[in-house]
Amino acid sequence: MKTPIRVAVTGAAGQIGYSLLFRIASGAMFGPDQPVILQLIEAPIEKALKALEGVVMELDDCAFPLLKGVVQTSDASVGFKDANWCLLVGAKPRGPGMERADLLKDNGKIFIEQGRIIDAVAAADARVAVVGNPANTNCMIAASQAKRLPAERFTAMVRLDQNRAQTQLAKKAGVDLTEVKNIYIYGNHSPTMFPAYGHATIGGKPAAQVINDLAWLQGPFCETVGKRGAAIIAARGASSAASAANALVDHVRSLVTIGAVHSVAIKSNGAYGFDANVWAGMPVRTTAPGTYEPITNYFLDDFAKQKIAATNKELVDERSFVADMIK
Ligand code: NAX
Repeated sequence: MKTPIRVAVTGAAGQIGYSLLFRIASGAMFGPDQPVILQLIEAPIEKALKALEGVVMELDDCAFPLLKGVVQTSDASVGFKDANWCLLVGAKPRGPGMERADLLKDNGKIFIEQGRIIDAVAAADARVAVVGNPANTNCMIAASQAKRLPAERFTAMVRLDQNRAQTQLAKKAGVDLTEVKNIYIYGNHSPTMFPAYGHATIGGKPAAQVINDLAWLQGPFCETVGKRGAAIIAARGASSAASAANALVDHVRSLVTIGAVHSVAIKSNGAYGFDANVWAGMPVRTTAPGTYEPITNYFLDDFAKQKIAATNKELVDERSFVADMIK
């Protein structure tokens, strides 16, 4: 029997948490022979902590053979203690009339604190994946607090956008979605991100050639993927949760699968024209469990460069709103 992995999850009683925890405990994230201990962290709010109690009862009632323990707490230093993976899902939602800058600052406080505590108490091999929005900038903020853990350990999720783009290409081409490969997301997890159809293939041929409709690729395709979150809120009356949890399972699963090539928001070193030190989505290749190398040599045409410049500008602006917090 392998040693259990400790997986800390913030926002554990939220919508995404409710879809996510059962997938982790069933083995979908780390594999069918890897036991896990869940360390569930909620905000110190009575209603949230009560809801978490219910979620833990349901985890018990699933009798998952791989689930070797559950910690429930509102104390981050207990929740992140010795964690091998820290999944930062909880965040403050944007309230009515709230400015983006205020949202960034409010969440900044949460992610500064969590980054500091993770660096102090998590396992030596700890990896961090940020989902709570604005995910890229929250990830940058958390990483800014780390002195022990290197910045590459901090990733933000753009996998939901990749999955959305893959399905849209398959539907347009009228093929099974497994035929669609090499579709990666560049930039921010926001409507400005760029689903780079230029490297995508469908049945082994360039996607642009198979679809043969550049106006659709540059227009409705990018728009549908970029605004999918809003479309789901409009239809469901709540933001995407099951698909976001599924994307986080994919994000981590790909990060522990050697050879996987997938989209992750990571600390930029200037590749593709992103400003150094913003967290930008781009393709990476997993080289060892939890370790990856950015793929920096994909060709981008003028349209792609223009889209990347726009999403980079948004990331730089977000960073400027919180610059005083991360000094
Ligand atoms: P919910 O509001 O349902 O749940 C969030 C939970 O986080 C709540 O239970 C809340 O009490 C908890 N929380 C707040 N502050 C906390 C703290 N300091 N420590 C621990 N827990 C805390 O939101 P949900 O639908 O689950 O979404 C969670 C986050 O994911 C949001 O920020 C959302 O915007 C973001 N998303 C990110 C996506 C991505 O692709 N990166 C897609 C889906 C989602 O929109």
